[in-house]
Amino acid sequence: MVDPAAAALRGARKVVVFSGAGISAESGVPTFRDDLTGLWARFDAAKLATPEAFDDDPDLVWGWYEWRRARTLRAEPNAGHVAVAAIEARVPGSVVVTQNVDDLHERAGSKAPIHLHGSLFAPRCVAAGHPATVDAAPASDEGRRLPPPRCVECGALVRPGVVWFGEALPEQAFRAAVDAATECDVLLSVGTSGVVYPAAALPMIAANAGATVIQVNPEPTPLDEVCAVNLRGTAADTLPALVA
Ligand code: BJW
Repeated sequence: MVDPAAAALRGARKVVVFSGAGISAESGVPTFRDDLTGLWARFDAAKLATPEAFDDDPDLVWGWYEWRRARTLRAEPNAGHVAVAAIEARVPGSVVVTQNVDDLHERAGSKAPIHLHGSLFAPRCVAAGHPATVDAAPASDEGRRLPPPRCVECGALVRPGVVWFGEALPEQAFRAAVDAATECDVLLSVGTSGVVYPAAALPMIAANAGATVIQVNPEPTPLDEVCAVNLRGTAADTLPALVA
């Protein structure tokens, strides 16, 4: 099954790589929804990844994100991220669209990935949205409660620069992702459960516009039926074979 996917990629003029937490799993960054290892198996999403959670208990939420930032800083890109950067280098019209808040695509050499759900490295003022600078080294990597810093401009709390449930995606980023999905010949979906919208609509948008949609995931997902090729494997095992 790798052959038809590799052939589609070789013949493509524009490729969109659409990634989710699974691409970083083999770097040691936990996914959200995997049964035993996913973050939501251990933590309650509603208590951590919503604006209401931050309003209710900013120290809990800030401490959890600092713990994740510390883990991400210790992680290294894996062979999957490296293969994605190789696709980008080979097909100049390629775009990486990621739901991930880590920086592993960048560190593997991807030029300007579109971050649909923000970044662990772009905290901002909760009141006015000013970008905020925080210490390069997280104050704690133990996951304990930590008071968020204050905005130097207005004194309001600083919040993680990620997109929580119920919040709009960054408008320009989402528009660029929809344009890329509409214009590509191949959309390669890697390591996403395909359940969080509006991001999960991108493979369908690409398929409706005539692109070949390829999925890499060890498990079935709701995206299976949109995909011309479903490769059941991990990102670090499967992606290098696609670009060999
Ligand atoms: C491997 C692997 C390996 C393992 N190799 N693969 C009902 C219907 C439709 C929509 C909604 C609805 N009810 C509510 C909504 C909206 C909601 C939503 O979609 N909810 C659904 C859960 C039902 N969406 C929103 O709220 C969004 N905003 C919005 O809609 O705004 C409307 C609005 C408009 C205007 C004004 C105001 C509002 C925002 C969504 C934000 C999502 N945020 C999070 C947290 C980010 C911060 C953080 O990191 O903490 O984003 S949630 C979480 O899920 C994170 C992820 O980016 C996202 C997707 O997860 P992902 O990446 O797919 O990970 P997993 O764990 O789900 O899957 C991993 C996959 O990898 C699995 O399939 C594994 O098999 C696989 N895997 N190892 C390859 N080695």
